[in-house]
Amino acid sequence: MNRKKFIQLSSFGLPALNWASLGSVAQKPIVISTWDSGMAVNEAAWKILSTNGRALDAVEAGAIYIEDIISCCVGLGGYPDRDGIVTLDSCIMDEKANCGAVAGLEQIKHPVSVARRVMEKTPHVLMVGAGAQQFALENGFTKEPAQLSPEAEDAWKKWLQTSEYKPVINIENKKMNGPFAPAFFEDGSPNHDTMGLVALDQSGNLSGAVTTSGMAFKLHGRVGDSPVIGAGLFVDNEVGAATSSGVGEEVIRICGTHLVVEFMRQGYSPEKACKKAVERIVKRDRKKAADIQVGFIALNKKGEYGAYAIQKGFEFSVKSGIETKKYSAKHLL
Ligand code: SD4
Repeated sequence: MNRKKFIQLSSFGLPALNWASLGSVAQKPIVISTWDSGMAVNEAAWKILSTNGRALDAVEAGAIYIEDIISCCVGLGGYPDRDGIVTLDSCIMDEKANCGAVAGLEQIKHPVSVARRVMEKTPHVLMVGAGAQQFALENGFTKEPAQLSPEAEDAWKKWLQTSEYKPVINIENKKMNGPFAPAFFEDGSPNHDTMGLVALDQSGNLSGAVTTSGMAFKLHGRVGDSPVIGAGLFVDNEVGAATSSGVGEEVIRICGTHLVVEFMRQGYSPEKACKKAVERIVKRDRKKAADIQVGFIALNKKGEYGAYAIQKGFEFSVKSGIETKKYSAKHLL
């Protein structure tokens, strides 16, 4: 290899070409999360990151925080499927590519912790439905009552009047009763709600977690991108981590977060990597993309972050030693 080529590829393996496009300042530790509800989630994660804790513990703590808020989109307070049943999806991944996930989990308050238990206590990655619930109960989790939150019940009943399945772009941003209550629609139309977060700890290790009740009024048994490693979340400790929010089917089709991380491996900044993944979705079906939202957020190994979405309105939250901030992601359409 000649000297010029060596210099281009050295220092984190990024081609010189893309250094200029690296956006944010490198920060460590740092946590970034989807939507503005991520601001409070980041605080929960920060308690661990700022005391030299592990990124894995931080992302779990962030997810637990939002799963606890019963009037929220995420967790048992979330919207049910079309049969009126709340089913939860979650996953978690650490710096060694250990990962665990649950899908279609019912009546368990903290799916993210069950996902972590799958990762740590079983040889498996993904457990679903009744088996996932059985595993949770056998591992000390307790069964919560199968009861919809008043907001979710109201919205579901309104939705039943038309039963039209139509994801609402950026519904997560429509605040009805404070910062954590997007789970209410005046018109009863379906939506989707998710918290994804990725963190880099003081030791330089990356981890991520996602938790969601999935798309509202989905078919019973439908699973989105959120618990699918490589779709809703991907972590590669040599390169970076990414997570997504929006219409999960479109993210799964392109293995979205894996793609984002691979673009970062090629040398793209986190923002550019997210943009290229969004372009991949839009290119496949531009007409369809015009009616949906997908957003990616990404963090690289150096602590630089970025995001990109199909539509305007996708927000993400950042917390580090030098900033506590909410950003609007750039968008393609
Ligand atoms: C899903 N991606 O179930 C999730 C929904 C979501 O903000 O992200 N909502 O498809």
